[in-house]
Amino acid sequence: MQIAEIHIYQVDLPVRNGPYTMANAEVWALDSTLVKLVADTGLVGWGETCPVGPTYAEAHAGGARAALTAIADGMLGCELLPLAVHRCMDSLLTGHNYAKAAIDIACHDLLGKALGRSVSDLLGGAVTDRVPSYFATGVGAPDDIARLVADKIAEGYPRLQIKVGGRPVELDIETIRKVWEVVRGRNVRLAVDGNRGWTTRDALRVSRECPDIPFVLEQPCNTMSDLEKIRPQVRHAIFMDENSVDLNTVVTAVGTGLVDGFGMKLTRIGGLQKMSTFRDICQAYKLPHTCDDSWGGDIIAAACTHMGATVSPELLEGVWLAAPYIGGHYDPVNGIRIEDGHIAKPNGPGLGVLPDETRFGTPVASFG
Ligand code: 0XW
Ligand code: MG
Repeated sequence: MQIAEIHIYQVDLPVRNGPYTMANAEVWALDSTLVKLVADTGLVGWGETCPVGPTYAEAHAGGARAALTAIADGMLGCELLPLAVHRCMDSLLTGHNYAKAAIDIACHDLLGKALGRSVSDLLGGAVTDRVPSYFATGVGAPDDIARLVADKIAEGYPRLQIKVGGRPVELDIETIRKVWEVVRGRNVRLAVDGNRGWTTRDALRVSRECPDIPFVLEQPCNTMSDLEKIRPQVRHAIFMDENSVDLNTVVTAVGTGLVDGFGMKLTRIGGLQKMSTFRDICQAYKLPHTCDDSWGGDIIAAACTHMGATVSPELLEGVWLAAPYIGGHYDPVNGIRIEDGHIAKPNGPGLGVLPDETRFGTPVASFG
């Protein structure tokens, strides 16, 4: 079975009650890219990639479409098997994991449909039908964030991530303390995500002033050398998110003991094929991690959920979806939803979601 056609679509996803704020970004709307692969058998598979604005990470919505357009012609005729697809993509373009991820996801969807198996089966097999999610707040006033966290605990979320950075660190410390008053004794895990926004001075101060609060410090500072600098001095576990841009970096971070876990994005690492290698590295080292994407709709949500369902439950920190922050679904019936802080694994072959194509308009580019 080979790739016969590739269609690239652009879809706008407005943020509900926007903007969503992080240390380095204010997000009002998402610019998502969808890929439809058509096989020579006529079967169709869908993929998606959706950077969260241009300043969250080294990924850009227009860049994803440009990269996909650059490789699409050369991909025609490629065998529809994940490794073959990656080899083909790498022979045409170096890097650009987040763009290649859309083709990788579509390949898994299509192969699953061809074999009558779910994507989680292709990834080695699910260990659960329902994965935990987590809620990520924006950067906000201490009392507002504490109230939001209380609401989300009541909704059933087993983990909360609060955003900090991009403002005086004293406000961040006050937020963490107020949130802890709500979280303490509730059996809910807490991550404090700086999204690269703190200086090492700020990160050291927060850890020193909150030694009693068992949060994970997620991507507190900008670079890996910042993390190396604070690592021996902080009292808190460190998770790497934005810096883990490829498997090489992950292996270095794991091998040098730089981190205690990861906030991992399916598209940043290059799609489901690379993410399963990442999952297995983390399993070998007993490192917890999330299975997220930056943002995106039902396609990416289904891919993250299938992946999360294959991770050992004791290592899965949660599957983050953009669904609560955006309106509507590509698949009005089987769209991926969070209920009681958890997500049901989609049924059916492939990703288990069938997008209503009419929502996407005409493709921005078509090949084959
Ligand atoms: C919470 N997320 C998964 C969604 C935000 O857009 C960014 C990300 C993170 O952890 O950095
Ligand atoms: Mg993060």
